[in-house]
Amino acid sequence: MARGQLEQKRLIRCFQLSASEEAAGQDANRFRHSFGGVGSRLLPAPPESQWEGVGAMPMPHRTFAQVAKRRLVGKEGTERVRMIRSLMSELPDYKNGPYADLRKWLEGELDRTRVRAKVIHRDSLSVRREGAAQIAFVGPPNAGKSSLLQALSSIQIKTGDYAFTTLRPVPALTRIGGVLVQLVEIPGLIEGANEDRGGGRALLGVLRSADAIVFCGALGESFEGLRIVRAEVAAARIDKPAIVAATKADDAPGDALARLAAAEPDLEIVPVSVLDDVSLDRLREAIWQLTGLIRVYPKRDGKVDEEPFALPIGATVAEVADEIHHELGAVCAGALVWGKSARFDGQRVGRAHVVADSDIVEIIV
Ligand SMILES: Nc1nc2c(ncn2[C@@H]2O[C@H](COP(=O)(O)OP(=O)(O)OP(=O)(O)O)[C@@H](O)[C@H]2O)c(=O)[nH]1
Ligand SMILES: [Mg+2]
Repeated sequence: MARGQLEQKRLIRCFQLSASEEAAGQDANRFRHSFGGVGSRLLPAPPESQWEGVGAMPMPHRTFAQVAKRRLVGKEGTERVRMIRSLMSELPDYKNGPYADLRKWLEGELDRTRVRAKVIHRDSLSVRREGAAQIAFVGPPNAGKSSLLQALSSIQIKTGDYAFTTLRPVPALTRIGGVLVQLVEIPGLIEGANEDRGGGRALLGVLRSADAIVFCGALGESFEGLRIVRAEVAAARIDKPAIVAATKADDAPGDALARLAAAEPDLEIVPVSVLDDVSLDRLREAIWQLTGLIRVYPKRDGKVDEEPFALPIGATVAEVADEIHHELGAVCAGALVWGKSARFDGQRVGRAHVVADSDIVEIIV
């Protein structure tokens, strides 16, 4: 068959596609009207010979784009790849112009779908809780989340100068002021996560069970990725205590911090670099504030324990005693207290006395 004929056949197929697409939008309707609705009567295609000399038209490119987008809605993974391939086969094979642009767009979609498919697709993921609190690190790909987790804990985790290095939530335990806190990297949260793009629902599920969130955004880059992640989290109605870790602070233009503060005015911003230990300590302290916990150091037999107990803000002496041991909670008569909640060192207080962060408490029975 001559190339011209072949092409014509393909264009006709496109046109059939347009006509059978129920809600293809105004363009399609206009198109159908101008051809007297003939498209819907074209199925099945008549023999090739009948088309000789007939001025068959491809589906208008705008209609094709609408139809293509609609067909891709809600499809992910192999199903989406198959649909993209089928759409590509229906496109006229022009080298330039709007149809060539559509082909390029579909090729891009193919790549993006494959990258997303690498991110885990499961309905639910869970991270076993450990430590006194669970803090989720979330942000656009390549923001430096894994590098932070690694710098704040002793875990070895793959980092890389490309998106989607981390494919599933990774937990890491860190000690903040002597209390074990669990940090969890939530990877690959992308636009459309609420519609489950990139397995977004399961990832948001992990985020939902965390106690607080550290949003990560690289200072040297556009803040758009961070905005998208925050919008997805808000759309999922996840509202937790949060800060922004402004990552890669060593590699940022001078005005970047001010621009980020303007872009995210509602959250505390903590600039941090994995190369700067002081900034990491500041981030640790900010994370501790997020937990809503206080550290209380028990004193026994004249010696202060190195490991504090973590208790909610507002905890009383009786609750401290109960945390040390239930039986001690029952028989506790009060305590001697050193620290911010005491008027003087070793003040004698009752069971109902409210302790403060970093207090030393010696229970009296
Ligand atoms: N200069 C500088 N580079 C950093 C810093 N933190 C991370 N990077 C680099 O940024 C790149 C991405 O780091 P990752 O920790 O893999 O980022 P991520 O957010 O976990 O990335 P994904 O898991 O792919 O979403 C790597 O090349 C890191 O070396 C930093 O504080 N300073
Ligand atoms: Mg990572």
